[in-house]
Amino acid sequence: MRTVPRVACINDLSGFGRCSLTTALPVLSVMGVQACPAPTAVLSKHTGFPAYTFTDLTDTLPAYFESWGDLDFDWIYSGFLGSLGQIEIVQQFFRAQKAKNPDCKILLDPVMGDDGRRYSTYTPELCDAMRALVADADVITPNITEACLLTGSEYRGECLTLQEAEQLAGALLPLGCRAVVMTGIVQENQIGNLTLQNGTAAFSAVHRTECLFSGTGDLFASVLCGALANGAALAEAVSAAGAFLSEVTQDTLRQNTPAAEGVLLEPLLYRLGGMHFGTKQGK
Ligand code: PXL
Repeated sequence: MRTVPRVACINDLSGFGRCSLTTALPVLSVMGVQACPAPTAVLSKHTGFPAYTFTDLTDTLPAYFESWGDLDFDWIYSGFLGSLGQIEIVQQFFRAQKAKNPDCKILLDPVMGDDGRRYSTYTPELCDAMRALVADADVITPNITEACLLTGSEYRGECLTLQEAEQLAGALLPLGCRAVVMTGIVQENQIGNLTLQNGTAAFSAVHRTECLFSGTGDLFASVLCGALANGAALAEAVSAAGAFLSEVTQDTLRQNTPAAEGVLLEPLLYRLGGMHFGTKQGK
């Protein structure tokens, strides 16, 4: 492993609303990981606001990735993808990087929707293309809405029994990914994540806040990525990300800020810098 792990972050840059790259970059940096952004789109605000500008960067990506042809990455972390062509370009980048470095791992957050609804920019064709991209991933982090969209299952809310959650997450494995972390499973006053890997299932839950803040999926996947890039086992990374999310959402709730502005990660970000994972001792 490099002294400073290197991660390619493929995601959009939203100027306001704390999500995607504005979450991933600070989280990875404070966790001691070199975060290399590949912006897929530039938005003035994320799509949860009533009005925003959206500049699609699909046409810029082939040359961008070509100029990265001499680099190799420990992890690729992919999030919001805004067009069909973009998904194909990202798939080529995944494959080129895996061919160059078989140890390169891919964390795919299939950002498609939340709370039972597809995001406004997410067409059924994009869903199909995302489903194909899952085959190249080592770890995917869908919420329940995204798991339903990817598997063509009926969405029946966020409250699932463990058996229902295992069935839904299990239906994702035939798409070809190596591990699934399904997020946002509600059980009374707890919210949990189900991990399926190597034929075993593990559920870890934390205290749940009542409010749905934007960008929590991005924060979870970013902390997960930081932990994995630092050598954490998947279960360790999932519980670190879940615990941090719980702290930050509870703190945000107390501040009473608009949900679309996302979670207030800035006051607590420093805590991620003190975490140590796997066999890596100190920093
Ligand atoms: O948090 C997911 C996300 C990422 N990127 C953009 C979004 C959203 C959610 O609304 O709009 C642009």
